[in-house]
Amino acid sequence: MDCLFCKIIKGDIPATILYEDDEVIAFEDIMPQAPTHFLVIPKRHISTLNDLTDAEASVVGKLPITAAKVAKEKGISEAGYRVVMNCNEMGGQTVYHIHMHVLGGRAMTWPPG
Ligand code: D5M
Repeated sequence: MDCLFCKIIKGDIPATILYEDDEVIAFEDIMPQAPTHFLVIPKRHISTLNDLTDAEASVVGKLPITAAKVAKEKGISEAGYRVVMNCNEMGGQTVYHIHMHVLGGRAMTWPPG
């Protein structure tokens, strides 16, 4: 499967890994939109949020838990941060392997563009 994030999981493409276990992996975003910007993804390939089933509830539930753990390690927990998941073209998704963006280190604006 020609998936960029699956290649990162396999180690075929380098990334700065921040956390990894059997089910999820977190790594620095290559195009940071904030002083802190990392991604948390499931190791299982799931293309979009639309493809989730109840069977994925456990692994997907680990995404925000991992986001919060890594955010704490990064020192952005107290000030606050934003998590974002984009779905399909109009949602701004460019990599079709679901991922949670975690952005911090600056004040976020609302609504997002
Ligand atoms: O977000 C996809 C995100 O993936 C975007 O913020 C850039 C990031 N990206 C793309 N290639 C890489 C590599 N090789 N390493 C780390 N991060 C990467 P989306 O929500 O799909 O627009």
